[in-house]
Amino acid sequence: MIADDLKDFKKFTPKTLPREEPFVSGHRACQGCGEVLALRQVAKAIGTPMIAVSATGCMEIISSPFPQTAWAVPWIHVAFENAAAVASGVESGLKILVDKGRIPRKEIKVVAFAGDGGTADIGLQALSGAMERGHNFVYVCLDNEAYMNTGIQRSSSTPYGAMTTTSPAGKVTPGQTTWKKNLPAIMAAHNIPYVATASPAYYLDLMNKAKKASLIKGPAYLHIYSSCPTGWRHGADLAITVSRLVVETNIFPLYEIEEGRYTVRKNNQPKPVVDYFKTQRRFAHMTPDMLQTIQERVDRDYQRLLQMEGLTNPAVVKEERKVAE
Ligand SMILES: Cc1ncc(C[n+]2csc(CCOP(=O)(O)OP(=O)(O)O)c2C)c(N)n1
Ligand code: SF4
Ligand SMILES: [Mg+2]
Repeated sequence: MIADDLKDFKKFTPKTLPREEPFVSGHRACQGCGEVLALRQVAKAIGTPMIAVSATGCMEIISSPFPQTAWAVPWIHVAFENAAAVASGVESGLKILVDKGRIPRKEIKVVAFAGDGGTADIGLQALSGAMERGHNFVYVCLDNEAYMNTGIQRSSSTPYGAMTTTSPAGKVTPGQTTWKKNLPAIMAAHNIPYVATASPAYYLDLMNKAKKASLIKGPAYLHIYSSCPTGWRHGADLAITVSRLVVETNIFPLYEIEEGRYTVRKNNQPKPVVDYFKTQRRFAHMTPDMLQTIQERVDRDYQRLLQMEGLTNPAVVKEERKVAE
């Protein structure tokens, strides 16, 4: 029961943020990278003792150019596809060492970090297996919506219409022609104890979810929106602006799924999706028809999320109605 795991959980406030930085400055991320900001917030929230498992991708490359490192905790670089498999092994190894009395019994948090390519595409099988086996670790997908490390190729998490080097926008194709894969829903279908979405513009929300995820026994999955000025073609000063707009437009709603119960952060007066799309040149070619199609899809998906909350968590809905009256 996650209620037992969370009995001592206290939400962070701006005044109680930890000072410790498991992921330190001096890394080589591009100026204004939203992904590294999200990574820092997760690491800070979970704290030490932690073992970080890092799939190949931007965050691994920028944090570990030998002989330097931005990781102030034990860290292992793994292949593009197997972060969840290695995290399972680390967690199992720790358990055995404790059982054999080789290390003291204490809570060492195992946290796997991977990009959207490493999660939604090549690492999905390893991730599904680890979730199904019920390993006790936190899996963090830092979703910058393409394979950025290797030159902005599309992934199955790239949104409809976005221009990448392998989904170009021109006379033949209008950018990405498929819809973003719904990773949180796929993780929820594994019936794991905790799934949440987060955006670094809402840093307290993100850090509280990361902390919760680390306290819950069993697998936890965080899907974090991670802006990328280099691949998305926006100014280096816009990380927070786009990370907020994506939530304000309901393109990336914030929610938690705790033992199957949905809790959605409400936004019943969303901004139009065009407000978000006009901030990034990867969407510069989008036609009014494309924007209309996306708006309808976003509205429908948000309503579905609310329906899921109504079905699974009627107590929250009732409470909110009481407050509104
Ligand atoms: C089996 C394999 N195929 C391809 C690569 C090359 N490769 C390394 S990182 C990467 C893309 C990473 O994308 P993502 O997981 O989204 O992380 P990001 O760099 O965008 O943060 C690719 C294709 C690899 N390392 N291993
Ligand atoms: S390419 Fe994008 S995600 Fe990668 S370090 Fe640069 S800004 Fe960050
Ligand atoms: Mg990516």
